[in-house]
Amino acid sequence: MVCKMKNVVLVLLFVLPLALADLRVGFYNSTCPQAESIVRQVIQKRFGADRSITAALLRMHFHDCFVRGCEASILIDSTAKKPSEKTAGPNFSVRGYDIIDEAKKSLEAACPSTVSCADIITLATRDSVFLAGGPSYNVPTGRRDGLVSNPDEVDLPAPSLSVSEALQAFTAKGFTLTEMVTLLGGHSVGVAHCGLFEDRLSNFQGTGAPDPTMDSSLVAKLKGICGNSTSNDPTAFLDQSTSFIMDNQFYKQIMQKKGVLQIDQELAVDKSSAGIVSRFASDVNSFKTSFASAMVKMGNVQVLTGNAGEIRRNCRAFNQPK
Ligand code: HEM
Ligand SMILES: *[C@@H]1O[C@H](CO)[C@@H](O)[C@H](O)[C@H]1NC(C)=O
Ligand SMILES: *[C@@H]1O[C@H](CO)[C@@H](O)[C@H](O)[C@H]1NC(C)=O
Ligand SMILES: CC(=O)N[C@H]1CO[C@H](CO)[C@@H](O)[C@@H]1O
Repeated sequence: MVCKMKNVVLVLLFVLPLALADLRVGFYNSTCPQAESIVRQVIQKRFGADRSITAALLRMHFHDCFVRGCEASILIDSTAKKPSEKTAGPNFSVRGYDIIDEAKKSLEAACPSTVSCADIITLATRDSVFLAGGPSYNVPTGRRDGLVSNPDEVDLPAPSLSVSEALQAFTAKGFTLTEMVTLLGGHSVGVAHCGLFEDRLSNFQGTGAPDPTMDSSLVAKLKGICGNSTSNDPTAFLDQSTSFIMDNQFYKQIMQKKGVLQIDQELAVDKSSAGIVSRFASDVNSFKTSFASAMVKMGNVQVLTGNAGEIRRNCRAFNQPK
């Protein structure tokens, strides 16, 4: 009897909060049935005008989830009194905040204080990946928005890391090597600023020569882009082949020594990851299926649910000024 009571208490203590904590596909079915279609319409319109939004959102989603979890801390604007994550070095070129604002505005008009900014990032990213030729997938929702955004907590992997160094950041968040290689397939789209790979073009690690793992025609091409004096902050596509399409060309490119970022090239060179790269390069469906599940998993990192956090009214500011 005592034992049974204990079990009931245990069930209440552990199972109930866990059940409440679960994200669910269609979380807004009854509270805001049009939530997902509102986000999709905003993304379709923006994508029609600018295909680069897929890259913007994918990177924003990653940078949000890998700091305090997927709770929209990246969206908070700094104030004169309090700097936010946006002021941290790795965020210098994260973009697309205006897209989230636009979706939030439409959602607030339809269902005030109901849909979290964290869910908007996840849904918007999912929709933009599909529009760019990537997989179509369901994402669970029900995230809440965080109450903290601290630039000192931003500790994202640098592009010059080795595979095993980068993997430490991913295992710390519960990801396997295969999942890391899959998620780096996000570099199928988007650009990098010259300052983040220029060290590979001429005096790599003090050798006086370019990085030997980079194809020489790519070295020449990137030198041309980065040496362009008429452009004040030049960027290069991460995928030289299909720069706006979420396909497996990125893996084919790195197998041809055409990775722009050092970490991307390392994936094809390192013995631990080379086999995964060649599997994705030869099987686009295997990549797309893996990408969809790795994205869902990334969207589950350290989420706030139930009554934790809040539903922000403005994604750039906490409801109660801190
Ligand atoms: C070891 C992990 C990673 C490293 C070191 C890394 C590094 C970088 C760097 C240095 C850039 C260029 C930024 C700039 O110059 O503006 C970049 C861009 C980008 N990253 Fe990553 N990244 C990593 C993982 C990821 C993941 C997991 C995703 C998403 C699934 C992602 C998506 C992107 C996208 C889409 C861009 C292009 C952004 C744009 O065009 O605005 N990255 N990444
Ligand atoms: C919401 O509706 C969809 C489609 O009918 C269904 O698959 C999903 O399970 C529902 N989710 C919830 C939480 O009711
Ligand atoms: C140099 O930059 C200008 C201005 O951004 C651009 O129009 C031009 O195409 C660039 N040239 C090269 C070689 O990238
Ligand atoms: C949008 C934003 O606040 N970007 C900041 C990111 O970090 C760099 C370097 O610390 C700042 O100069 C940017 O203003």
